[in-house]
Amino acid sequence: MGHKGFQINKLLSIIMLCTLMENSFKPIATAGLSSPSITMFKDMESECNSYCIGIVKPILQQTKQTQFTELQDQIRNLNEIIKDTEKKLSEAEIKLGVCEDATRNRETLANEQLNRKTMQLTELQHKVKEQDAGFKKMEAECSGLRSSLGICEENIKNREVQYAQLLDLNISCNNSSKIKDELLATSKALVERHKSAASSDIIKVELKEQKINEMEASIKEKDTVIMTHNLKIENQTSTIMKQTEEIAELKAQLSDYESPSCYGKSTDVHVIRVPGSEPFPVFCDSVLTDSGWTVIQRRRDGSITFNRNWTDYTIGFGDLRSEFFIGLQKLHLITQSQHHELYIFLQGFDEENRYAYYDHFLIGNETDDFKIVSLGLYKGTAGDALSSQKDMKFSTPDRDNDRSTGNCAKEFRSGWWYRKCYYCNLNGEYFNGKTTNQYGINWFSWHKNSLQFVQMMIRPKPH
Ligand SMILES: [Ca+2]
Repeated sequence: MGHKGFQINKLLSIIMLCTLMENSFKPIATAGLSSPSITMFKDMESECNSYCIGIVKPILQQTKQTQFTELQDQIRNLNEIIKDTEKKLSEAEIKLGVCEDATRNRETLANEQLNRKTMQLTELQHKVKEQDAGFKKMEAECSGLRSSLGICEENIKNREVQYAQLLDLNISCNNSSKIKDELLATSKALVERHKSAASSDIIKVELKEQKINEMEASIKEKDTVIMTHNLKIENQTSTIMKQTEEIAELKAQLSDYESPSCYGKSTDVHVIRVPGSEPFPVFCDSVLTDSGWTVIQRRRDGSITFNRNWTDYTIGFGDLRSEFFIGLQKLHLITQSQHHELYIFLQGFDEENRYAYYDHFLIGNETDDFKIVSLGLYKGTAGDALSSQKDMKFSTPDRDNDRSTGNCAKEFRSGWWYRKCYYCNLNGEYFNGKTTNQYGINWFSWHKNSLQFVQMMIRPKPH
């Protein structure tokens, strides 16, 4: 800086000198002087140098010194300003750094909060999912709490025992009342703390128990609802089963109503339907010989009389499960509806069984007085006692259709296809035990005595 200041001062001195010189010679120059004037100027210049410098030099030096001092001041001021500015700049940089840090911190905090909220949200979702499982956990916790309650109660008891012991100690430590008070205070505080902890646990357990009770009540309500529903379902199932049974029964009846014979039916009373008649009950027998027979007459104990009039024999009489005659009108309708065969089962009081079979049994209508139109071929073990009655009309005591001059039906006290009068009479009087009289149930081709059991059966002849 010193060297630079010196050069500046030197420059200033030259400028001042040249100014002085220019002002001294200006009138000459403006008067249009040329080369000779320049030569004169140079002379004056050297003269000036020799005179003026001696005068000006101290002034210039003074001036230079003053300016130098001022310049130095200015430089100092400038340096101070620069220092201030640098100081402010560093402060500003520090503040800027602080601000950036603060901004970064806030961003970090904000990101952390965001992450935390996201985690909380995820946790909440998990908690919601875990609530169902929470019930079981709660129960487990409750049992744990119950056991911890027990432990706490035991602790309390222990503490109370300790308290009592401490009281004893207190008595023995009368000499040191301060220690005693401290011990008492400590033990009381411990007891209070344990009591407080225990009561807190009790409250927790009570809350859990309350929740469990509420859940149990809810479960009971649901059980009641389920039981009600179960009862309803049971009732409905029972109703459905009853209805199914009824339907099956109705179907069986319907099947009976549509069936023209005992074919495929069990040994029992069934309903059949033949053309020209409403459905009517018959007794079906599938055990006496083979299956599908319709019983048309049975004698077994003499429980009813067969000494009956035309009307009774036309419509039938007796009990289908005991002694009965099916009725001539039905016999006519059944046997004319399709080809029927006839099976007569006979049993004596000596328990011997015989049978007579005819392969085409047909009874005429009432106009023909229900005569035996056809019997077909005989087969059997009892002998053919019925063929002698073929083509005979039916006679009853009140309707004499026989070929006798007398009244066979009246004579032999029954209805039958009498000729003059009979070779068999299965509607004769029932006699308990052996009798050879002609009024009994007779089949003379085999048996001379009245029979114990007779059953006449028909069925459509299998093709
Ligand atoms: Ca007669």
